[in-house]
Amino acid sequence: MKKKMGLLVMAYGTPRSVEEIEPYYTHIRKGRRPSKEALDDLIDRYRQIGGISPLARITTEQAHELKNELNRRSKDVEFVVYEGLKHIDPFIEDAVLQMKKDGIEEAVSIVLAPHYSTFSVKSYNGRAAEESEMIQGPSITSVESWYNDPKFVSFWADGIKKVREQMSEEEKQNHCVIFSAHSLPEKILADGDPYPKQLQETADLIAKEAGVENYEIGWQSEGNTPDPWIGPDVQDLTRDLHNEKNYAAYVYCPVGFVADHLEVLFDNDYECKVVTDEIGAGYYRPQMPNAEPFFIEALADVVERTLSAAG
Ligand code: FEC
Repeated sequence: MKKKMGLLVMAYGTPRSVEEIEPYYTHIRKGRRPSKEALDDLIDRYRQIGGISPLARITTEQAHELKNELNRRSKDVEFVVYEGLKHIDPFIEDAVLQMKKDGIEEAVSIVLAPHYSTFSVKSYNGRAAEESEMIQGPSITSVESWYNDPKFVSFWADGIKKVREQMSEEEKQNHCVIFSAHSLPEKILADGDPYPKQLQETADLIAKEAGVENYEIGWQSEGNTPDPWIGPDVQDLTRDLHNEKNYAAYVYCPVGFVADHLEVLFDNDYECKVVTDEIGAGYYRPQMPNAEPFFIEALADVVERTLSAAG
């Protein structure tokens, strides 16, 4: 009989109905309820991408397909998948508790975000480890980051090559690729957080493989708080590049995310497009990884490598 191993797939989470937007937003704000104005603004952004986000469905699909891929590859381990979310149920802690109830003694965890930061991956992994320690749950081997995985890099490089085929001759000769991730408060930089360096490395690897001549790093989706956030913001960056270099087209690669969700469908496909329309440049965005088989293979490679390094 195959040994059972928990596969804890952690992701940000999203409201599944309009009614869930307020509790979700309150959780993101660490228990502080948003003002009516801020809440209405968020509801409005969800409305603009169709009411709610496709993220819940995509996360479940990614987790399920990753489990299937790992089980296809493994002779002696049967992976059992658990979804643990950061800001909505099933929370990370719920998933760890469920593993314990199911008699799982060993697990591997992965966060559906490629770059490590104290704000994201560290907090996901920390919550899982803390819960497991508290309830004497499974021992968890955690993936820390996978921003330089070769298949992940190839996925985006292929996406860029495909959008290039759709460009006019002028755009092909004169465009810029903007690689981005979710901005974070600048204070993380003081503690030497590897997040910006990892994003730069992802960008360098993808640009090299796709033969990109002009590329820049930008930050997006910054929060609504008084502290300074890492910049430049992708919209400001686009305007500056237009003034300095007058590119005919921009290719947005939000490589810090792995799914079609609010931060991509609104912040890139709507907000960045407003800017490119305004300056008369082409707007392009390669397909997000979602549950594409090649991307799922990348995640499975990462999990396998982490398990074999842990012995
Ligand atoms: O529902 C959806 O389709 C989108 C889900 C979603 C993803 C996501 C990813 C990241 N966030 C990160 C950091 C922050 C910080 C704050 C913050 C705020 C929000 C708000 C919404 C939201 N985030 Fe998010 N983020 C998603 C959704 N995020 C909604 C609240 C409204 C707003 O400010 O726009 C600021 C919190 C605060 O107020 O103190 C910080 C990071 C990621 C990428 C890594 C990951 O996926 O974990 C980092 C998806």
